[in-house]
Amino acid sequence: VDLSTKVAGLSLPNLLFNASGVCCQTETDLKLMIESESGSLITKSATYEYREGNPSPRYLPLPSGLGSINSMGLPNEGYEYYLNFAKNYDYSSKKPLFISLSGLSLADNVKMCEAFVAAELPCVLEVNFSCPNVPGKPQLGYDMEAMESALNVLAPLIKKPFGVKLPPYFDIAHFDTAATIFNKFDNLVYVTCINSVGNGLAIDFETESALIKPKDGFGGLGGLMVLNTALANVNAFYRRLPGKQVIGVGGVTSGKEVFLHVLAGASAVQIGTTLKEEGPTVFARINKELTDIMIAKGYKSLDEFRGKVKTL
Ligand code: RRO
Repeated sequence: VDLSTKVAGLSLPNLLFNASGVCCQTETDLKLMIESESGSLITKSATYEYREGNPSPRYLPLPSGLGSINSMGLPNEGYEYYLNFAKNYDYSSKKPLFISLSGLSLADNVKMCEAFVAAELPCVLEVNFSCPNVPGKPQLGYDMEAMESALNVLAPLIKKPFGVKLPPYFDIAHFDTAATIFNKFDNLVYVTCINSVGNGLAIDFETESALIKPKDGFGGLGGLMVLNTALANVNAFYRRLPGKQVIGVGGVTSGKEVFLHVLAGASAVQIGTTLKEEGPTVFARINKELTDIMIAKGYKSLDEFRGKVKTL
């Protein structure tokens, strides 16, 4: 069977890659992604300057495979590091390179985008509108007017096809409003759904304490507990953004959840919590599991079932 796909006009040998933030902050991490059986890779969301991030503990897996909580606080090497990585990347390899940008202001996003545009590289920019963990910085994706204003500036500046990373939405009116905004921008060619479910709280039963240190224990939730929220967001935007693509992320632990993401409409699927817990060999395992599912169901390519979820 054929697991290949296309995103933003670029070919991926298979549909899997890392969720931004996992295994992608340093060149050491990114090399592991290159050596893995992923179909692509994306860098940690970059800010204009280097950031240490929030105090630890700032990421923990939750009991019984439920998922994870994180309040990393955007630790990253600063955009010039990722620009340099992108300049030295081997684009003749089979894996396209995605670069995540998460400026702390629109002015910072503009400066970073300008630098990448000036470098004329064949990587794809993904603007993160959904970091839940920087104290005092609300998620842009929940402020529809600010998000539209940002896109009004960034889309013409980037010119080439690009994507945005979205927070989960929980109301049909928000799917409608957000999709109406995205449909105004022709070179916004894909959305990545979902970022972590913001501001959950994990408390340890024995110690009666919050599990992570930043923000009194509040942090973004990922993993199996967000699977159904992720599938809803993937499918809601798949239905509302004709001619654009959706990258699915959230709740993938095996080939089965990848299959569900594609049924919901995903063109590619990213893995966060499970990659963090299992390491980069997860890609070989899940590619194999998805292959076995497709053989059992008689599908030869992703196109045969993408977006074809049945309704009652
Ligand atoms: O670094 C983080 O705390 C972080 C970011 Br930028 C994001 O987009 N999503 C997330 O769960 N954590």
